[in-house]
Amino acid sequence: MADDVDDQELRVWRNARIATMAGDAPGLGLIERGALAARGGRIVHVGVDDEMPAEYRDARSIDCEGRLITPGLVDCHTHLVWAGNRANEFEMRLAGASYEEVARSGGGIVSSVRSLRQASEEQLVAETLPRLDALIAEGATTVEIKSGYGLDLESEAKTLRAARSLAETRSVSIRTTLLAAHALPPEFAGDKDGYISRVVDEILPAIAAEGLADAVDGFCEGIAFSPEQIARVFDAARAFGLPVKLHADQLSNLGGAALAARYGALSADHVEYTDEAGAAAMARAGTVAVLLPGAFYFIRETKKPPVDLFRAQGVPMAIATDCNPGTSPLTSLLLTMNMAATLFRLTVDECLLGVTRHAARALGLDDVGVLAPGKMADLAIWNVERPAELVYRMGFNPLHQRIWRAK
Ligand code: DI6
Ligand code: FE
Repeated sequence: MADDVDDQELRVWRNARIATMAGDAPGLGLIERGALAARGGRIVHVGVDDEMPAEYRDARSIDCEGRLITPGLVDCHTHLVWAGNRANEFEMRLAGASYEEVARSGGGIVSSVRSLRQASEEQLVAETLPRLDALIAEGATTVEIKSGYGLDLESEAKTLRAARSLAETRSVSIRTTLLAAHALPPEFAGDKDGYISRVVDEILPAIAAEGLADAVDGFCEGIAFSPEQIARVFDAARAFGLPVKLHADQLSNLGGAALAARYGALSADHVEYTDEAGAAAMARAGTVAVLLPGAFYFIRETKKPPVDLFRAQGVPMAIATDCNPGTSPLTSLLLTMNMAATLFRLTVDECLLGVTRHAARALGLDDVGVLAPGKMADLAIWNVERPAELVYRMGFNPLHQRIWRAK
């Protein structure tokens, strides 16, 4: 939308079905014939059209012709900044190669590390923009981006700077997460504890000092780091006042979700192998379960996240693309919702809350993901009648218009 919109101008959308995602009841908080007003980038009113106060009703307004308005979508887990691609590995695996064979021939995360270290910040931005644009084209207004393909201070900082600078060329909110504890860089081969010391003593303090990260993440897994090693990273994050989240229980159950909960993590992500004790700990800590069906699908995982346990315990579920070159080259939140429904049996309401309200919570944000007075006026206006249409179609984009900060 035009930049010439006066920031303080009142903007009003009328004649819309509005899925506010607000209120205490589970469900979408649907208003059938709704209207929404915003000023200064924030919502000032949302309610039934007929009951809109005169000061808003008399303003010039946009007729939504019955379209559905949802909050702008929130992708709360991506590794969007990388260089090159790993389509060659995909072909090798289709030809029968295992992950180990791919890794031994120079592939895997380490190949992305090699490419990213060689790329300039400008190159990273240029390669990332088409992926970001794909998310934006489907209504995303907030996108989280992790580092984790740099694995040294300079390259992790370059990644996070590139991520932050994306918001200078696009009307989108970017949240950055330091994921230095993602994999073991080649120069530390055989010395995971030594690398964790590097993360804790050098990388994390420098990133925190530069204010480059909004949160700290880790990969707790046999092929990555142990719960004890992740705990060292979390202690350091805590010392710098940074919230934590965790790639937990993706391929095995090392108690990652419970560890995350112990640190009051914003979220535990993947969580396929999380057990009842882990889910209960998450519920007590208010930790969001971030489900990543794209990775589940792409690596042909068969163990599904314990959705029934999360429901029973009252753990909020978010869903995200996990966009990354190795296990989830996915840039569609609409398809992610379809996968969460089809593969994990989430309901339509759970899917939509998972890319709005609960995704915002997984990022520690309380002013997006919900349409209510005081919240950001980030909207997605859809050419659909029923919310279910956003979840059931595959490869079709019914976005009519995306509004970021009322513009
Ligand atoms: N879990 C994953 O599935 C990805 N990272 C992670 O922590 C894998 C990333 C890659 O293969 O590049
Ligand atoms: Fe991930």
